[in-house]
Amino acid sequence: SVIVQNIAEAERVGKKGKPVKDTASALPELMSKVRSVVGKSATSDLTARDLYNALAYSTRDGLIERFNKTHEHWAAKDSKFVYYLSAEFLMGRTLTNAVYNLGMEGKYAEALRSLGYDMETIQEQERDASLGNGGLGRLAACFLDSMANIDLPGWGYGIRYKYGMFKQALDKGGYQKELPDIWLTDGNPWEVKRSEIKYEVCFGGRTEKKTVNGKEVSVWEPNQRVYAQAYDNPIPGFQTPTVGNLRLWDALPVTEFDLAAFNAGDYDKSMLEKEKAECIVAVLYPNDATPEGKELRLKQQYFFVAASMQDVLTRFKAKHGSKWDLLPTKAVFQMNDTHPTIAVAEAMRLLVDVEGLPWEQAWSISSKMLNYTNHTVMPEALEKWPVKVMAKMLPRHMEIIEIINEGWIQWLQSNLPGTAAEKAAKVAAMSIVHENQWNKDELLVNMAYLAVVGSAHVNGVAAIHSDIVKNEIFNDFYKIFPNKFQNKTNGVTPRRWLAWCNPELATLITKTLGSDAWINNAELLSGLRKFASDKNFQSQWRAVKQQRKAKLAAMIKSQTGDDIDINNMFDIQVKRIHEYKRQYMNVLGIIWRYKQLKKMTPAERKASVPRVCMIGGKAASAYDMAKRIIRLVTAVGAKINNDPDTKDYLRLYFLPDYNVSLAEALIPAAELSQHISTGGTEASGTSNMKFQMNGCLIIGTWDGANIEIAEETGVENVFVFGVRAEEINQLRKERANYKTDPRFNEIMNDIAGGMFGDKEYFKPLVDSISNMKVGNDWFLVANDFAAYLDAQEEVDKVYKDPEEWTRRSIMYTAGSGKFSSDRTIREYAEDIWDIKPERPLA
Ligand code: 4GP
Repeated sequence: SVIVQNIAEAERVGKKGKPVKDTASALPELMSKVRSVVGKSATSDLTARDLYNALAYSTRDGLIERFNKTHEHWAAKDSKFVYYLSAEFLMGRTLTNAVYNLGMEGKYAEALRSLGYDMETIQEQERDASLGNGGLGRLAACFLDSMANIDLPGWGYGIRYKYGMFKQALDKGGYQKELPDIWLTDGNPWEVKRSEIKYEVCFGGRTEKKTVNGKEVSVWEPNQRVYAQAYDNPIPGFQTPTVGNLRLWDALPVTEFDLAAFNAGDYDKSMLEKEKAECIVAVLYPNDATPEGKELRLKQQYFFVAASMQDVLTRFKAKHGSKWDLLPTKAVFQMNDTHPTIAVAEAMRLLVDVEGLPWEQAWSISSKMLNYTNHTVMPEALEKWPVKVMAKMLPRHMEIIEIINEGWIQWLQSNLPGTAAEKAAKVAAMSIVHENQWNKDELLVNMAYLAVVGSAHVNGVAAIHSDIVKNEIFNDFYKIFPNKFQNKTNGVTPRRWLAWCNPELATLITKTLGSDAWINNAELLSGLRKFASDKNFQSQWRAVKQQRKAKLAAMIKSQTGDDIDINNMFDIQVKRIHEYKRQYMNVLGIIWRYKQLKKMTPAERKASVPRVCMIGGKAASAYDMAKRIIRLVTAVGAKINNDPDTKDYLRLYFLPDYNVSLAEALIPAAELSQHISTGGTEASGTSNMKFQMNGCLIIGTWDGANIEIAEETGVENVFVFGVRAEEINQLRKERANYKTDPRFNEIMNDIAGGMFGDKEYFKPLVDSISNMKVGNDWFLVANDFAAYLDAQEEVDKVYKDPEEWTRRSIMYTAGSGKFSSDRTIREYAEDIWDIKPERPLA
């Protein structure tokens, strides 16, 4: 297998940490875990779950051994660390990734076979760790993989959510249903509880002015305390002994159980503290439609930031005592979007209030070690906390933010050019604390501004996005601090997203390139370019795609009972459901295709390009429009999949509960994927990179990383359409006079007229993009629809020419080297973190 070759190759060149033990030891090792962990004897009937546990704990032994060596090494070297603070980590499953990264697949495969199982069946026993919502959470997971892979000292820090975000199901009517994602119930072999690592995190209460050593200080008297309890999740690199770490925090009550209340018969009260603590870590992104939900989110953010920073400072002090000026040379933090940006105030509180540093010195330290990545241009995602909420939940932090803001405003006033009136306007526009534009009586803390002011570096996640960050979102700040702003185009790990999820293609690539070195050096994939037009190679390439399509078809059959013809084009759009991502436009295109098929003669239909369209993604629990879009997908699917005239030529499936594992099955099977956000709205996209790596053609707008993907693949190989970022402001203003395409109007009438049922429910959807007036069709669906249909026609045309299609497909994989997260992480390490790789001895 590829892996066995990898090991042989790695051992030959001496890159590999530790030679893998012989396969003969695997069976006794597994059986020993069966006895010690599962509690069965070798002769009992072993279930797949039992073997999963045996294999997981066996693998864990190897992980922990390397984890310890890595961390002893880094500690001895006193390496500088990066701490990646993120509310989300979308890790997916661990088993296969760990086994493959450690190079142990060869070792275990035979043992499993002798017990009547294969790796695939065993891995399906594992539930995804879905501690994330979308792109930024999966990006964090890819980053951890790459950090370990290139031996970069660093950890992730986040929350061990007990119920993830939610598990998505469809109810009988085809509407999204949100269920708790109970992923920890059967235990989690991949984490190590660090009972001794526990910090107090406080909330609420008030501050009081006191005189300490002749100085007036503000003392925080909180009214709620919980403990943050550390759990470590080892992260293995590939072909290196390095194992990094994701430290996740659980919340524990300070008093676990109130026995006095219990004995007095007040059973609810006896458990109250425990429940209040558990609530903090129950779910990711609690619905913030209520004030309680909003408060809970802020509480979560502070909870994990406070625990993580105390943790880092505690380790620093153990080594360097109070030499605080050294801190930025030993630790840097990357704040993944605005969620962890309370770190700016917490760093100041810890350094000033707890460690007693002068304000100026603390600010100089803190603003050297914090960095902020922006992941979205959507204004609603740039968090703003009402001052009232902040002052209630974190009164001392509110004071600190006010002090930071005063200093900032003073600085602006003395450094900005212009008249007093001009200055005043700029200061108002750049103040961290400002009025709510919708409610003049409310003051808000703008967390993104706090992050920009408090960070050494700020970056966007694709070239176009970083330009928007500089020239629009934070333009005022950019003009003052041009050097603070950078671009770091996203990437994805080629281990999980090509080598391990698509072993069929990986084997072919390794055979063709003569080595598997591309797994750690994705730029080598460009070596495939010279085979793109080779007929023999093309037919092998196609055969792999057919294999993966057959696998996916079998999965859909098991879920829906439907037979799917694998000679039909597999057309996939998977991502969070959002109006800007325009799943809606995809559905309208499918409706148009359906209407055309209905009009055709049987012979014409036979000559068309048959498609199976799949859409997947979650709608945020409070996002009503997105839920309506999901229902439109299921309603259109129900009609066309059951229409005997068309069902052999067009299908539409909504794939519920899109997550990492589902992506691993879908992406290798995809032939066309859709990345059709309105120009200038998608920061980057990362699934586009995964599809590209797996040789899937893209229909997309000139947006986010699509642009760089097209540049690497050859723009002529990508189906590009639609308005450009620089046009959208003008177009939005001109909505009232926009003349919509007659095909678009026809479809709007069909939906409004009840062609797919549920017409009342769809009315707000129809209204949102028709009846043109200013403010309507914000994401320019009507505007781009005709161009989208044209691009789709072009797709059909190329698909009819399998050689051209396959040539393009190969060019996609060949052009994907840039989008390895190894490259992204190296850039962060060099340009922002100033950290060097440090490989432990094997
Ligand atoms: C996402 C962006 O929407 C996506 O374009 C980008 O690729 C990804 O971050 C990683 O940078 N944003 C989010 C979010 O997931 O919650 O804002």
